[in-house]
Amino acid sequence: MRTQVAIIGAGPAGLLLGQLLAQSGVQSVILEARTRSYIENRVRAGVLEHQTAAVIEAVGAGARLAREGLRHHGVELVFSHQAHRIDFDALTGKAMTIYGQQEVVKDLIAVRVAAGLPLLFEVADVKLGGLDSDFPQVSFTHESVEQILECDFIAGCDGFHGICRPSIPAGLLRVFERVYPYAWLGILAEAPPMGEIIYARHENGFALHSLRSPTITRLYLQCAPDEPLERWPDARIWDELQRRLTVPGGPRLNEGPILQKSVTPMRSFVVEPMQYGRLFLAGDSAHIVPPTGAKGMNQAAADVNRAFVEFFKRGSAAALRSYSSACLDRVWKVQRFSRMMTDLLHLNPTDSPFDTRCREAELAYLATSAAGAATFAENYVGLPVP
Ligand code: RFL
Ligand code: PHB
Repeated sequence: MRTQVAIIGAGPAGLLLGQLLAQSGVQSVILEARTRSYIENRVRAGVLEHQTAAVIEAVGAGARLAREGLRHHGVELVFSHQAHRIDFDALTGKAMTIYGQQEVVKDLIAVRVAAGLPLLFEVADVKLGGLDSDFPQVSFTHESVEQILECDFIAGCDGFHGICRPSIPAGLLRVFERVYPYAWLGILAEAPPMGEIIYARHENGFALHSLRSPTITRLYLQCAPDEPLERWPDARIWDELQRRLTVPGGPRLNEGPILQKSVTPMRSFVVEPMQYGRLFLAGDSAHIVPPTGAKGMNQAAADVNRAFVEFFKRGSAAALRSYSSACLDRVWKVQRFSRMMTDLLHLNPTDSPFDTRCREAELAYLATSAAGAATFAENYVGLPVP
């Protein structure tokens, strides 16, 4: 088999890249380790920045997003038992769209399959070769047949646990990492959500109220990284969510059957550079953020750019040469914001009483100063992509 760009991984990064290339007549083959049904049902992110929604629409996969996506114009911050609203519309003129990541994935797969473009599920033993030559190749097994895919470039879109990043020879990547001493217990509940996304800092820890549809609420609670789920029967989860997310005299959360429960560890991670020879990393394969700022999927989408199109259609390698540094400029600004929001809203067991008061004061500044709120809003809705 031969193609121009071999894309490893059919998450948001790989699927968006495939679609962007197809629109410009650049060939690609996408190789995905999991089944179609698995990736179409994997519950993850749900908040799309304005520019992420615009890219999905621009590549021709935005029809259902436009119909079913829920526009959100602000968030609530709850701390010291009071709620404060940050109005994105007023502060930035921009809004967020709530639409599940697995719905984005379904829509992108549907357009690719409808166009008859190659997307192979359940591939195994994926190995990369010739990365530092002009003739890279990918070997893999599909339906018990070993195959070789020759290509001009490889796009490593296979997430944090993929094989692309580890295929780069040892010692060439610099790793920057921060692991947090807490995790999120996330649930999906069949209950009508409250109006908006709510982030809470409480004496018992962080909590987040989000949503997926007018009838499905998505909620998270700070817990220990090794938290056994058995210790969290449904009644305890609701009790703790009500305690952390609601304020005296304010509305209570609507409760309902819990459809799914999981624990998500939190990590900040970046590798530099995001390229080695003919391999270019995009999305979680190169960087991850703790989910507090809702940035992971948006960053994966922002990495996907026209560098390959410029190369194949205009013969210019300039955008490929600057790919890594251009991405990293943006990635570090988002890392900074995600870490700041995570530190502010969670209880850290190593914080001194002094640290705790400073975090409370910082939150009060963000919520009540026009300059503080504007800084928060500008980062949350997404810094402009140059
Ligand atoms: P993905 O989505 O992980 O896709 C990678 C794909 O590669 C496949 N793969 C392989 N394929 C072939 N060969 C191999 N050897 C392979 N190894 C792996 C995998 O099966 C998979 O299909 O990476 P991508 O495209 O970079 O997208 C990144 C996002 O998925 C991720 O950043 C977000 O989900 C993070 N995230 C959030 N991001 C947001 O922007 N907004 C949010 O509100 C948000 N909330 C979240 C989140 C992540 C969470 N979890 C579970 C970590 C909430 C949570 C709880
Ligand atoms: C979600 O809806 O899953 C969500 C919302 C906001 C976040 C993280 C996750 O910061």
